[in-house]
Amino acid sequence: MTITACTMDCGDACSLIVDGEKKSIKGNPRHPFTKGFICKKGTRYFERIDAEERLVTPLVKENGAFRQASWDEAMGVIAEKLDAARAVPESILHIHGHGYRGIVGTASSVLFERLGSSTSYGSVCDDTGIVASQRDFGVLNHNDPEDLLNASRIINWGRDVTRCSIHQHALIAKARKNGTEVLTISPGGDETAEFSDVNIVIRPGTDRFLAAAVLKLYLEAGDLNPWVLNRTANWPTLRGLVDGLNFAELCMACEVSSDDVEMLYDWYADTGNVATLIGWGLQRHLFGGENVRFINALAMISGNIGVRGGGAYFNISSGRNLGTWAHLVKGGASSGSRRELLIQNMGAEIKKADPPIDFIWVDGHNVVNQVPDCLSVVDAFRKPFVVVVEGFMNDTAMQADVILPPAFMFEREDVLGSFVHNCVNHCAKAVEPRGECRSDLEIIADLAARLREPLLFPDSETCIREGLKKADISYDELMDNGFVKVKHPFIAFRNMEFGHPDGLYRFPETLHPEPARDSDYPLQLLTLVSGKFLHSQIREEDQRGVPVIYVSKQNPAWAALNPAEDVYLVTEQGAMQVQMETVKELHNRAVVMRRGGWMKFGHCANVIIKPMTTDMGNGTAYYSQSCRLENR
Ligand SMILES: Nc1nc2c(c(=O)[nH]1)N[C@H]1C(S)=C(S)[C@@H](COP(=O)(O)OP(=O)(O)OC[C@H]3O[C@@H](n4cnc5c(=O)[nH]c(N)nc54)[C@H](O)[C@@H]3O)O[C@H]1N2
Ligand SMILES: Nc1nc2c(c(=O)[nH]1)N[C@H]1C(S)=C(S)[C@@H](COP(=O)(O)OP(=O)(O)OC[C@H]3O[C@@H](n4cnc5c(=O)[nH]c(N)nc54)[C@H](O)[C@@H]3O)O[C@H]1N2
Ligand SMILES: [Mo]
Repeated sequence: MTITACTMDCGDACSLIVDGEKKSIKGNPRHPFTKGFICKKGTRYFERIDAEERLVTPLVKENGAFRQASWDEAMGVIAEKLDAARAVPESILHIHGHGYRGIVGTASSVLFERLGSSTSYGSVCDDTGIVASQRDFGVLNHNDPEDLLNASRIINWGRDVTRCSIHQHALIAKARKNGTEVLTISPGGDETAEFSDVNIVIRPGTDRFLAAAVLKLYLEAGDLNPWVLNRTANWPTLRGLVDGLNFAELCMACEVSSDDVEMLYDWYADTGNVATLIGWGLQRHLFGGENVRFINALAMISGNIGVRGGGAYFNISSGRNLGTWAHLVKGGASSGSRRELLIQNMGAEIKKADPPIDFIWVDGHNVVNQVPDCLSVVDAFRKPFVVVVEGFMNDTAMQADVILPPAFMFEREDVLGSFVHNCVNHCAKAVEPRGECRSDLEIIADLAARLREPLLFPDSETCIREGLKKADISYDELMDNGFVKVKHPFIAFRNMEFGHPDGLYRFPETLHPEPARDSDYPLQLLTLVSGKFLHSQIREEDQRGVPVIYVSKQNPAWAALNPAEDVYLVTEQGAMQVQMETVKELHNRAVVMRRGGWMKFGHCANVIIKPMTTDMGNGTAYYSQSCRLENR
């Protein structure tokens, strides 16, 4: 039995008890947040480790086909290519995702930073909401998640806790048992009734108008708390902005009835404290940052910031309790400024890069599958020499010149934090790596040592000991216990002290209109997380047949099309065949598809999603993709 932890890209970051012989995975009952129960993806992780189709030796592409190679041969070829590319460091491109998390796992980022390579900027995940929250609060922080239990009411703006976080789901269920009421605002079609008393269906992408409409009711009621207003730097500007808005127009913009807006106002304004949850979905829109900022503004104006049972929850930083070990690497030279390519437009960015990209290293990221316009990424990967560190023959691995097989979680050690709670977990090695798989650190250290001007990497224990210094975490306690809870104030921003230099809160000062619907593409494509899988980490056998999309029976396409004939999902970017099913209470212009399916099975929506950047943090506006459905 080994106490270890999950390193998948999920905020719950579970502490686990793994029996390597019996191949059993259980939750660690002693962990204060994950409390001994875990999700299906976690329970079934040995299916991934032991999967027949897993790649367990290095593979080298020759005449368009892969053949097995020894580590020595593969690394020799790579080192030679990398040495040649080092003459122009920008010609090297490192693309790193969050396919696995942990501080030892940052090894490749450390190496390529030292080499002065090009890197990516922008975000496929949560930077829009992070930057929005930082603009408001000055820093990224929220109350301890357990404080949800102290809320009289929880207002959940689009967080699908049944799928994205079973432990927040459990906390909400416990709070409800104690009388907390829950209202969810979302485009619907999820199992929101499972965790909510009331659901408001909203037009996707338009939460800022709903929040602004409620702010308008606050202004009309005139019962604003002077202490709250005193702790803000720019209330007159927001008041002026909201004063100038028309209530009926705001309701129309978000397609929420005035009755529902008034109900939401009552939920915020009644006695007792209200916790505001902000999901990741509503920031994957063109004005996702403004959406988050108007919701935060409502939490603030209603007097729910800095108080028990209140708070606005977007994220905390999973790295807040861990430091870097990069300075322990010997050799190379930190380059200062590096060339950056926008992640969500990677195909076009590589093609226009000057000096051109000659060498690409991808790890922990199924980038060819996960970024918009992914066919252009396939195209851009043709010319450079591409190394992919990946355990499955997914869309990215297929484009590689060399594939290196990584040890997965439980097969190597790491330490990681969570973007939801304050525990730091030890992901101990519980089984030997399969076949010839090697940990990412070993791979990087080996490569670095082979270079003409070599670099020397520390071992994983040294990396971990160094990383723990930042929050003064005891190495021995972490090793013995499997996790350490790092102390942070239970209530964030107590006394309304914020992170800006003047200690005051900042309201948003603009409200952008939602772009008009395109009459050729009147529907909106939401590619939401799947409950069963983490992103594209889906078994091949689960991707047979035509992918399913969901619409409501009130969707104009449902009346117009014959589902028995072939149905195509069409955008300006292209078309894909889908199977159309109905789901209850989904917004009538929304089309829902669960994300992560592979291009090679015709399941990848990113083929027809165009690169669009959100208003803050260079996030990806996946959900602003307009589309239509047609029979062909
Ligand atoms: N259409 C659409 N696309 C989206 C989104 C969307 O909303 N809509 N959302 C996005 C979001 S939120 C995110 S976070 C990204 C996620 O996108 P990615 O970061 O690409 O996530 P995964 O698809 O999980 O791919 C991670 C890969 O890492 C590999 N891996 C696992 N463990 C290890 C390891 O120890 N070492 C190495 N080297 N590799 C490992 C896995 O096998 C897997 O293939 O996708 C984004 N893509
Ligand atoms: N099982 C599983 N869990 C995961 C992941 C996974 O792949 N699988 N991925 C992890 C990662 S990296 C991330 S980023 C999170 C994502 O976690 P979530 O935030 O739950 O993910 P999304 O699927 O992007 O968005 C979910 C919800 O947002 C709603 N939504 C979409 N647009 C809007 C809008 O404009 N307004 C409102 N109010 N609601 C909207 C949708 O209806 C949906 O219910 O999950 C993490 N947990
Ligand atoms: Mo994400």
